[in-house]
Parts: sequence; C-alpha cells; structure tokens
Amino acid sequence: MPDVMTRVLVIYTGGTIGMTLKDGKLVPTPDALVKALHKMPMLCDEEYTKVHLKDYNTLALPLTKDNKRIVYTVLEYNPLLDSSNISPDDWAKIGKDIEKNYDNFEGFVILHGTDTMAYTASALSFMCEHLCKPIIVTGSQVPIYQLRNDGRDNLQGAVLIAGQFDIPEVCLYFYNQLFRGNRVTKVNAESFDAFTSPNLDPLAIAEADIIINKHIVRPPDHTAKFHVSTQLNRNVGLLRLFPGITTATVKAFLQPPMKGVVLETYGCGNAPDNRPELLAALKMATDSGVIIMNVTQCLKGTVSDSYATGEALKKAGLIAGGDMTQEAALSKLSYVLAKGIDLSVKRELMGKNLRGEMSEVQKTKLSLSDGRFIQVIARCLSINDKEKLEAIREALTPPLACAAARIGDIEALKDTNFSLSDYDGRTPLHIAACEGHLKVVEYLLDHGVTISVTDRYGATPLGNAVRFRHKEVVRLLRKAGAQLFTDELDKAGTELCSLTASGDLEGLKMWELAGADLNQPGYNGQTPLELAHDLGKKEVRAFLKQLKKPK
Ligand code: ASN
Repeated sequence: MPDVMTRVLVIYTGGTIGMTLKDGKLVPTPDALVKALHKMPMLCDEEYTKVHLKDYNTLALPLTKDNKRIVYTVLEYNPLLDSSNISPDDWAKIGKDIEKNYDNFEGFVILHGTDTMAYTASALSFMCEHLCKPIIVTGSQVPIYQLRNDGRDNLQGAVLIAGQFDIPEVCLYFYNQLFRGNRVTKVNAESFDAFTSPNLDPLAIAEADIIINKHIVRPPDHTAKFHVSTQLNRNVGLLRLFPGITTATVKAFLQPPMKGVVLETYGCGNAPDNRPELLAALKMATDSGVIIMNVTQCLKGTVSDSYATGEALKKAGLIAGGDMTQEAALSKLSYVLAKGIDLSVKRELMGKNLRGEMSEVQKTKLSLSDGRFIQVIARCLSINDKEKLEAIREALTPPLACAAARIGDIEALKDTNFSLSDYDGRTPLHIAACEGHLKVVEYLLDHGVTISVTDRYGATPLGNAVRFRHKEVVRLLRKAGAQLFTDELDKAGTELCSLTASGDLEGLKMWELAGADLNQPGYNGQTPLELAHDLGKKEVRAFLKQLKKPK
C-alpha cells in the first residue's frame, strides 16, 4: 500500500484535449475521454484502479517516485465546449462545482480549451476567495487520442502537482510549466508551448523533477471559509488604441451600460496627449463612474509614469494597471464591479494587487529591521528556513547598516542594532562621521550607540570626523563625550607637524576642536610650534602660541 493517497477532482469542460474529428473538423466528443484514460498506463494504474476504485470515472495514477498514490475523479460537463463558447456562466458553474467538492479533494484540475483558457484562469483567480488548495487549469493543442499529443503530459503534470503540492492558487499548467493563472496569455495557436507569463516567472517547472519556485507562490488564505463569488459584471470591455482611432469610436464604446473598460495603451501606458477631444471623452466617462484601466498593449512590461503622454491619461481619471495582462484586468474589473461597494473603493481595489495579478511597486524604502527586507533577500536566495534567515540577517545587517549610514538613510537604519560593526570593525557612526551626515550622527547618538569605538585601524568616529574635516560632527561628538583614542593621540604629533608644515590652519583647528594637545612633538621630537617658527609659518605660529598661553 502507498504511504499517502490524495484525491484530485478533474472538471472536464471541453477543449481540444478531448476532441475528435467529425466531417474533417475537431469537435468536443462526450463520453470518450475517461474511456481513453483507462487505456493509458501513464494516466491509469489499471490494476489498482480495477481493484480499489469502483466508480468508472475515478482512476489512479501510477505511484509517484516517493510512493504516493494520486486518485482522480473526472467530472465531465454536458455539453462539452470548445472554449470559444465559454461564458461567465460557465465560470460560475466551474466555481460552484469546486466549492461543492472543496472538502473532498486535495486539489482541482480543470480541463479546458486553450483559446480562452487565460480568461478562465484569470476569472477563477478572482472568484475564488480564501483559497487554500491548488486549482490548475490545463488542456492541450492536440487531442489526447492522437499518437503525438500534449494532452497526456499536460493532464498528468497538472494532476501530479494538484495532488502533491501546496500551491494554493489558481494556476495554468502547460508544456511543463505551472504559471499563476492570472499572469498568462496564449501566444501560440499551434505550438505545444502555447502560453507565456510575461511578467512573472513560472510557479513551478516540471522536468525530471518538479521544482517549485516557492518564493513566488502565494500563501494560503485561511482568514475565512473558501467561497466562490459568482457575481460578475458583464458590462466591461477591452479597447485597443491605435493611431487614428476616432473620438467617435471611443465615445461609442464608453456609452452606457458600459461600466468598466481596459484601455490597451502604447508602451509604458501612453496615449496621445495632443488629442484634447479624445482625452475629454475619457474624462467624461470616468467622471460619470466608468472605471477605465490603463494596461499596456505590449506583451511584457508595466504601465509607468515615465511619459507626459501617460500623465494625460491619469488626469483623465484612468487607473494604472501595472503589469497586468489584459485578461486579468478585464476579469478583475468584472469581479470588482459586481461587488456592492462604493465606486471609490472599487477604484482603489482595481489599483491594488488582489491575487498576485500585478507586481507591487515598492513605494516605501525597505528598512533593515523590517521582516520584509530579509524576506526579499531570502526570496532571491530561495531560502525558507528560519534559522538560515536569521543567519543571513546577522551577516547582512552590519554592512548594510554602514551602507545606509553612508548615504544618510535614517529610515533604513531605524531600529537596527547600529552598534554592530562590519568586517573592518567600522560602525554606522564611523561612516556617518566620515561622510559628515550630521543628522545620522545625531540619530545614532540619540539611540545610544557606543561612541568611543575603534575600527581595526584604531580610528574612532571622532578621529574620522577630524580627518574628513566635518566641524559640526566633531562638535556634536565632543558634546556627547567622544574622545580621541590613545592610538590616535600618539600619532597626532606627526600629523600636527605635517599640517603645520603645509600651513594648514583649518586642519589644526579641527584637532583642537577634537580635544587633542596641539603641542605634541612629531616623530623627530620637534613640536608644531617649533616647526612653525623654523619654517616661518607666521599665522600657524600665532595660533599655536595663543593656545599655549593659558598653560
Ligand atoms: N479551439 C480549442 C478550444 O479552445 C483550442 C484548444 O483547446 N487547443 O477549445
């Protein structure tokens, strides 16, 4: 007996995967797929299925490498549809069937035609609220009954993933890749490699092993019971800009009962800003409550605020759709518009990431103490382990804190352990003192950093401030009780003589401010005053002399 058995529900809606030729044309064929699956060893462990599974529509996959048994039940729809015939009613039916069977299965696979698969995957991603299990949409380019086809691999891969992995998302599996469902678009009508996810890496790659990109997978939403929201507003549309599009066309498109429009704009979200009548038509629509999303026509990339031509659309009341696909933007509009909430909240939701459909713009800078910061690094390094994360935090915090001090970024420094030093024993206070970042020095002092700390060269922050001649920093450090280190003082005589020799009064004054004795002899026993006398440095001599007087 296998170690574990999991159950997957396969909802078969139609599509090429189960089509046969009729009068030379491919048409969906009822009651044929399950029969064929029973005869496919890669999709049916005949013996186990015969002995243990009484229901004809329930089949077992052969055991996995690690001895797992995945059993799947096919729920065939009537009629089966070419996906060109799919409508929001079908999405609602699929959603409700998942909801009904949610507790009895570990995962769900939806067999679907490829033509509108990206729309269905996007729509379901929004409709499924508080999802904690995988829902994987798949199909094929060639019927599963043909000698060379992609249906067998796609179905087997989808069932294997749905039955084995915690990927609580609506996904699309095709040609060995598991994508987030609301990130894909169909890009090839013939190739097995039919889909792409232009702005997000696949969630998993299934080759010899199935490798999950854990850092991209969204966490399960346990905040409430799983629910499928079947209310969708159908008064939505896609409008593609092109040079010369008439204002009349745009106006006609925006007429009631239109409630939401995805405007497919140029490049980074641009439209003509020399067409006031066109912009006025858009503005009139948004003023009257139509939500218009700005989404790029480009396959890859995001709507940004780089161009004045994009700014014009913002002024007309359009909402930036980031890097959403057109399919995702449209189904999101349908879903959000159907909610019984204020227009302002709907607009807010449309600009926000709801199901991983758009990349979030990093508006706030990351703080070193912020858990997110270390998560971002961990994601880049694909690390999930808590202890390893702590080790990374410990290793990275000191140099990064120093880097933040260097650029004067107090926000990034907040709540960090600022007394940690880097590999050279240098603390953020050393760095801020060198750079003359008075505010950072103030902040660090206010937060109780150790003042008289030396780096591996024996230098203190005060010594650094002197060397880099940041008078105000020297003053501040002195006021806080900072003192030069013995080592620094021992070497000071030679340094003072050198300043004297070059007549550098300002440099000498800096040392005085730091509390050094300016009468210390240099390496040859000569004091700066004697040297000033010998070299005829009158100004320096006068300065040093008046220092001596009080003694
Ligand atoms: N016309 C088919 C469909 O979308 C295309 C396919 O599945 N490959 O149903």
